[in-house]
Amino acid sequence: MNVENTFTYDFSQYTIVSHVFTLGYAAMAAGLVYFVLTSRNSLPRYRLSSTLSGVVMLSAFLELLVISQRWDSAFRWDGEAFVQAGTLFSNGYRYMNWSIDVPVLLLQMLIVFGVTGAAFRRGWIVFTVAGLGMIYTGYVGQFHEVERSAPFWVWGSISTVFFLVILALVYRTVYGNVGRMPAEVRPLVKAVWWLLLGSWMLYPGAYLMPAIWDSADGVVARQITYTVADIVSKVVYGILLAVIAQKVSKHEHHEEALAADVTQPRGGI
Ligand code: RET
Repeated sequence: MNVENTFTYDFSQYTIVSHVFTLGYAAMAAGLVYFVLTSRNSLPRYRLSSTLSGVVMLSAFLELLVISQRWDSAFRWDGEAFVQAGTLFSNGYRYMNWSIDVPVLLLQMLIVFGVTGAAFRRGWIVFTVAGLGMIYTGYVGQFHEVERSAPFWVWGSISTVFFLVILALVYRTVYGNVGRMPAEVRPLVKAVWWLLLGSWMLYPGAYLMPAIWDSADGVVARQITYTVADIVSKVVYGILLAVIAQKVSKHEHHEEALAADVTQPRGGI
């Protein structure tokens, strides 16, 4: 059970959470339009990344819509406050959504950075296995967040080990490839590392929120944290990768044109 079900909320606390959920799924719907319409700006070998952003947008849109409806049905106004209405709110839907989005977001990075062959396969396997390991151990732990007994801390710690494995590989992927990318995109490639680090760290922060701030305000802070993390780690990250893919495509197109220019006869008399 989640701590959300252990409090009553005043009008503004309840309403802010409700509004923040709509921001979340509206951002995913908007992102979907962006990725569909801009995928053709990159060379075909990078377009899969935009398709994958579309997959992330649709799955997150549906998950946030469901969680938002769940919030609406879990509480009712009794004239003074929003109180329990019979069904329980649950953050577990988020974890199910991450099962799709975490492996896909990391795969996008391999595609846009031009990782191929054995390094691509190894990266994909490590990202997927460690990603699912991180999510499902955390999922088990969050069932114990109300009493915060040993399983909450033990599963949370095991999940963190997987998280560190992912971060180490992301770091290597970014800094191991940035040198062979065109100079003008290098700052953007490094920004991928900082953006991912900053936004992904918010999720364990939200997991820990009941231990830091166990109150109705803490719940509001936690749902805002999740929403900011979702928008940055999915939408802003996807846009950043799309911009990198566009710039690299332009650069490669230009190089190919130059190479063609050297080898082809000039045609003058
Ligand atoms: C958990 C459990 C507590 C310990 C850690 C966690 C990390 C979660 C992360 C989730 C990232 C999700 C993303 C979703 C995007 O769609 C599972 C909360 C370390 C990093 C990026």
